Amino acid sequence: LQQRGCVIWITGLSGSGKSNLACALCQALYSRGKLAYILDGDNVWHGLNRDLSFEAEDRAENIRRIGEVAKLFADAGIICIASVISPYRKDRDACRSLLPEGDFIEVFMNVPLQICEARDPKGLYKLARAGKINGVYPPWLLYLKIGFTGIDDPYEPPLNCELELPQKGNNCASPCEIAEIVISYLEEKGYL
Ligand code: GGZ
Repeated sequence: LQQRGCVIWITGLSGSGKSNLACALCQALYSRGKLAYILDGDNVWHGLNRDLSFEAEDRAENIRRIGEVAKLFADAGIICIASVISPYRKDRDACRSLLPEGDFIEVFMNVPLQICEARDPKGLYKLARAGKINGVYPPWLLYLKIGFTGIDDPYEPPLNCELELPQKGNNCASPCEIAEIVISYLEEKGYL
């Protein structure tokens, strides 16, 4: 095999820039001739995990399945980028434990709630503050009240992650700039 697979697990609040980083990173890897694949809400909630809700139990199952699929990608020599809030520490740690030491790279998008909420790209924080996050997604939970991460549902930050971004409190760094930090890490560890 020419390429060593691994899992880059991007965790953080909604609006912290996980998806933008995942895209920038994927492009940076492609431009180096490396195969990468993103697992995120968009391609997972609608298919593999369409039977799940946002209740704590289902969110744990969502993360478990994504962790298992990410491991399969890594086994196949692909750099798998998981971009999910993954709010609970024990669920992320369980995904880590599926992989050989070093192959699970946890990247914490450490952007304060205040900033994520000000960005509010999908208007979800506004809905959450108004108590109207009733099944915005997935649709069949339309009338069920569910918590929103950071507002009325907890986010447990990593205690020992491989990378914490953006660095030096620089919340204005572009996704490409942040991706280059991850690329440097992968180079340093021999994945590139
Ligand atoms: C958190 C929610 C919720 C609730 C819908 N709580 O930032 P987004 O909008 O685009 O991505 C979030 C996504 C959350 O799912 P993830 O794929 O990240 O999985 S998990 O949170 O289990 O790790 C958010 C949106 O769906 N969303 N309702 N109640 N985020």
